[in-house]
Amino acid sequence: VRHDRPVHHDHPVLRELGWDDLLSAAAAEHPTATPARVSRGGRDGLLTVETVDGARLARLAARFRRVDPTDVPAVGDWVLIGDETVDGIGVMDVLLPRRGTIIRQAPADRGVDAQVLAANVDVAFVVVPLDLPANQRRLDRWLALVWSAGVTPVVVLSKADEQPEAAAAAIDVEAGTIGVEVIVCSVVSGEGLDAVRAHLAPGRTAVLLGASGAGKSTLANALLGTETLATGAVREDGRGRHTTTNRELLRLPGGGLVLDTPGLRELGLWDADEGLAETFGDVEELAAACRFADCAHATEPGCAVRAALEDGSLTAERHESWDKLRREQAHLARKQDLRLRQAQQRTWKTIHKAMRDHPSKDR
Ligand SMILES: Nc1nc2c(ncn2[C@@H]2O[C@H](COP(=O)(O)OP(=O)(O)OP(=O)(O)O)[C@@H](O)[C@H]2O)c(=O)[nH]1
Ligand SMILES: [Mg+2]
Ligand SMILES: [Zn+2]
Repeated sequence: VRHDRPVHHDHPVLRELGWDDLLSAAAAEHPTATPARVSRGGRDGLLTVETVDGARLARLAARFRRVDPTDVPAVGDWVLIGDETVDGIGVMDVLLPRRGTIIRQAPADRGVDAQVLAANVDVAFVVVPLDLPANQRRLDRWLALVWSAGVTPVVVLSKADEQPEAAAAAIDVEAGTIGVEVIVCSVVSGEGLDAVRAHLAPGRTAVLLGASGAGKSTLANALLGTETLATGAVREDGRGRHTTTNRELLRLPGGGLVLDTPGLRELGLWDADEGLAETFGDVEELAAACRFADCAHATEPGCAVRAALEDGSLTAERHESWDKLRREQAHLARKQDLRLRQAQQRTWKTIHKAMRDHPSKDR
């Protein structure tokens, strides 16, 4: 049976929420289901979704309890809600295909799973405050994460009003991030807000990423023109207070959507070797002095780590915790590689299938 595209798929509100023909085609086998976009996370499988009729609660279907956590509907995802209800609440039965999905790998020292930070985004604003010393390496990690999701990153240097040398700082960041747009921004002076808005056409979704206290929610409020999101002053040491605790997708008055995220407490694998170098700088330095670059610090001759252990300049405890973290990280890296390869294989299978099903006219 071949269904034509259901009439409700052409609803203008769906388009404003980011709906497109690919989603419509993917949803065509469920012509009576209601398309909805997840706008807010929640407890016990109850999420807030946006539909043609506005926001409402929806429940995750039971089968999502048994799948990989990254395959469960997350904020930004498109889902289909069936006709049945449980306690008067509709059930999200189908997760529609994603694009531009930013997934954080699990923190190295915890038994937790990878996490979808934002689904179906077109552009990612990596917010970096200008009033703190730049951390190019950390920014590189953010950019790598965004690129690897197939999303275009834009660096937003926030709080320009707090930095008299804003222009010089921006030049430094630009020099270190070739090919990425850098916007100098201040919600106090309004500088850069138009450049940010230029990325937000109707139906387009931007995610705000960056450390706690960077100014993500403040920027979202400026784009919204209202104080919808809570914001919080940073601490004496410049660190944020983790004011935002839930991902949230918001429609902007001029069209487009913005997805605010909490500043990450732990950065996960993609930041893990920086964390390792910072936490175990002394041991890493020793390891760098080993004769062989790929020294496993076991039986190799010229191992500086073992030498330090033997002469007592490195304690057994410190060596052990370094070694443990290092092994967990290597394990995660292998897992991530495998996931990436599997995801790529899935993508190619879909593309090849689409090419078979829709051969172009001139072939
Ligand atoms: N002067 C100045 N302060 C800003 C600007 N943008 C944000 N801030 C301040 O920075 C602090 C942190 O802002 P938030 O928007 O809460 O930061 P966040 O990135 O959402 O932080 P989390 O929700 O914790 O991840 C607040 O006190 C804001 O008022 C700006 O352009 N200029
Ligand atoms: Mg916030
Ligand atoms: Zn060694």
